Formats: sequence, structure tokens, C-alpha cells
Amino acid sequence: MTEKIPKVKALDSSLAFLREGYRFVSNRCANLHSDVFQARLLGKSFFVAQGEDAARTFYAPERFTRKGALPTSVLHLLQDKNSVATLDGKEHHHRKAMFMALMRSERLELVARLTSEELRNEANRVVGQEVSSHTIFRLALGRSVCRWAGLPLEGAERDRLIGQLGAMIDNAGRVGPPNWLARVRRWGAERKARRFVEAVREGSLVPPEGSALHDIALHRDQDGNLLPAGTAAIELLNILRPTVAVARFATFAMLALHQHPRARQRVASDDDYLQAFVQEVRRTTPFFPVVAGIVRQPFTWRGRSFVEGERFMLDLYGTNHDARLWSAPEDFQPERFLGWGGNAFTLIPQGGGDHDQNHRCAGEWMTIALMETMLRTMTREIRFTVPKQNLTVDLSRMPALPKSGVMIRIEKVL
Ligand code: HEM
Ligand code: MYR
Repeated sequence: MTEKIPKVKALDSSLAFLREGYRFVSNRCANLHSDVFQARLLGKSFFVAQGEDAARTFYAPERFTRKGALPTSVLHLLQDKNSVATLDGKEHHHRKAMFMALMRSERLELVARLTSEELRNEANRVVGQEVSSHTIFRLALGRSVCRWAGLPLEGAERDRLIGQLGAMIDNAGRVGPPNWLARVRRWGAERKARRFVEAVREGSLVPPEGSALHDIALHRDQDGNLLPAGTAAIELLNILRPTVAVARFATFAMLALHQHPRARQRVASDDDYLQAFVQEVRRTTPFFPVVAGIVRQPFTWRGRSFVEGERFMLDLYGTNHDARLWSAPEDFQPERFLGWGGNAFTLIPQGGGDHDQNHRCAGEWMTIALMETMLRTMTREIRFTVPKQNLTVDLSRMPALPKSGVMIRIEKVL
């Protein structure tokens, strides 16, 4: 059956996208009574879609390339040129396998343990004070991932790197001066990462076998060559930066604990419920709004032929809130994930499809492991109270955060 895909009338919707943020796609889908529409963004025509069917279409292996699909303001802060996120086919599979090998269960257990330790240390340092959860989570995650990845960094130098990584995340959705400034800070982080890569290759630094620094610095491409040092540095940052970004999910988890006291009690005592709670936080958090690709292998969808070069955008946030997939999608209900069978095309906060065959987030299991350990620590080992504050979340700001960063007062570390 051929259905005509509706077109947004506006000449260009980029400003509307920045203004409406996470709701941009859903707003238009509702108005046009369609889960896919055509719109111009940054002067280019896109098919923009949400829902399970759209996710299955977008994540069919090899169908899309990501090269040239993102605005440079986002690309340079997040993934960067020649990184795994921009590769296709065999080259992508080979590089992706390097990332996935870092996600073995014993490595995840280690990073979880280090994160809990760093979180307890930081909480102990600020007992009795009012602090932003986002800030302490960032520091704990940044410090633990530096240790885990094998970086010989300590003190102020390490915390400076964490600040640089944080700036990349905070400013990825911005344009103009704040974005450029974050780029300058990124160069500092790239130089540092590159020096570590070179030191490993020269033999003056020997990180533990199986650590990210070790595996990335010494990774061989399909032809047996080391990666250019700059590319290896970028891939190292592609481990460090998103780990620090998990602080945002964890901050939204704190918001949910505060708003749902009964759930908070259950998280503190029931591991199955804690896992379901983490999934519900990932589903509901406004974080990575959309992903985009350019057709590489022509296909037909909804009776229309999609040809090479056409652009497609998948609404991750909208799919996670799609009423066809989730009952009462705006409500926070961890129970929906108790006994959930899993579906790679409906819960897609970190992309969908297959991790090895596609661009789905390499760090998804690590994200889950980190959130679980942080929630366990916060609900079972740390006593905190939540002072009155402005917890509003502005959905036009990408990435979003509760206005106050979720301030807490740490009463006691058990
Ligand atoms: C890719 C989200 C954490 C490493 C992605 C993608 C998204 C995403 C949406 C792109 C999916 C696509 O293009 O189809 C997130 C979010 C995180 C997170 C919201 C929460 C903080 C992590 C962590 C790591 C990581 C902790 C590693 C330690 C990567 C890598 C890719 C990626 C390497 C590129 C994969 C590829 O192109 O094949 N992530 N991520 N991410 N993520 Fe994450
Ligand atoms: C990472 O560091 O890779 C993980 C998460 C960062 C998410 C930042 C989201 C920024 C929003 C950018 C707007 C994208 C529009 C195409």
C-alpha cells in the first residue's frame, strides 16, 4: 500500500527543532497524524520518523551511512571524524569489535566497583553539605573511568579532564560560541589522550592488559596497522566522555527516587525492581534525542522507494514515549519492566538493533551496570535528604537536566 508521506510546510525547521527540542518530532507527528514526515533541517530534506516500525527500518544492517549525517557542531564534540560512529561495513565491524571486547562482564564488574568506591569517597568529602547530584556523579564516574581505562592521571589534572569531557556533553546541542568554546576544551582532552596513546606505543607507559588505553592504543585495523594516533585518541575519548555522561541518567534517577518515595524504598531492597527502575529511567530521560543517517543501500518502506543519498532521522525520545508501545508513556512506572522480554526496537535511548552489526551504543551494558551500582550505593549506603528546589526539566534544552541539577544534602555514608 502506498501512503503519501506528509511534508512539513515550513521552509526550514531547524529553529523549530532547537526551540521545541525533544518534542519537535512528536509535535509534528501529532499534527500530521503520521509517524513519519518530511521536513527541511539545516537546508536539507529529511524523512523524520518515530516508533518501532521506523526503528526497524532505520536499524536494518548496512542500510544507512552515518558519514555526513550529523551537523558538524554535534559531530566534533561527540564522535568526531574517523571514529567508529562514522564507519561503514567491514571497517565498522572490526572497530566496533574492539569496543565490544571492553564490555566483558569482568570489566563491567570492575568499573562498577570503582564507581561505587569513588562515589562513596566523594560523598564522604561533602558530608553535611548541600551538593548537586550531577556534579558528584560526574566526578565519581570520571575518576573511576580514568582508573578503569588505565590512565595515569590524578588530582587536579584528572579533574580538569573530567571538566573537558563534561563540556563536550553540555554543549553538544548548542550552536555558536558555547559550542566553539567546548571544542577548544575538547582539543585539550584530545592532546592528553594522544600523549597517552603515544606513550603506550613507545613503551614508556604500560597500562593493564584489557584496559581501554591498552586495547585502543595497540588496536590493529584489518590490514594489521595501528590506528593513526589522533584516531586512537578520539576513540579513547569515546569511552571516557560517554561514561561521564552517565551522570545525567543517574541524576534523572535521583529525580525519580525523590518523586516516587515508594519506588525508592523498593529500589533499596529489591534488585529485580532496581533493574526495572534503571530501564524506566533510561526510557523516560530526555538525553540523546534523535539519530540520523543517509541511505546507502536503497530500500522500500511504506510503499516508497528510498534511494541513495536520502536522509532519515529516527526519533529516539519519541519512540521511548510512543503510546503505541508504552501504556501511559509519560508516567514513570518501573513495574512495566518487571519480566520484560526485551525488544531492540522499542526501548532505544542508546540506539536500536544489534550492537555488533549496527551503530547501537557500545556502552549500553556499561551504562546499565553503572546506573545500577550508583543507585545501589545511593539508596543503600548513603543517607541523603532533598532540599526544596526547582526541579523543572526544560524539554527544549538538549541535553536536558533538572534545573537545579538535583541538589541533595548528604547526611551520612554508611
Ligand atoms: C553510540 C547514547 C553511554 C560508547 C551511541 C549512540 C547513542 C548513544 C544514541 C548512537 C546510536 C546510533 O548511532 O544508532 C548513549 C547514551 C549514553 C551512552 C544516552 C548514556 C550516557 C555510552 C558509554 C559508552 C558509549 C558509557 C562507552 C563506555 C558509545 C560508542 C558509540 C556509541 C563507542 C558508537 C557506536 C557505533 O557507532 O557503532 N551512544 N551512550 N556510550 N556509544 Fe553511547
Ligand atoms: C556521548 O557522550 O556520546 C553520550 C551522550 C551525549 C548526548 C548528548 C546529546 C546532545 C544532543 C545533541 C542534539 C543532536 C541533534 C542531531
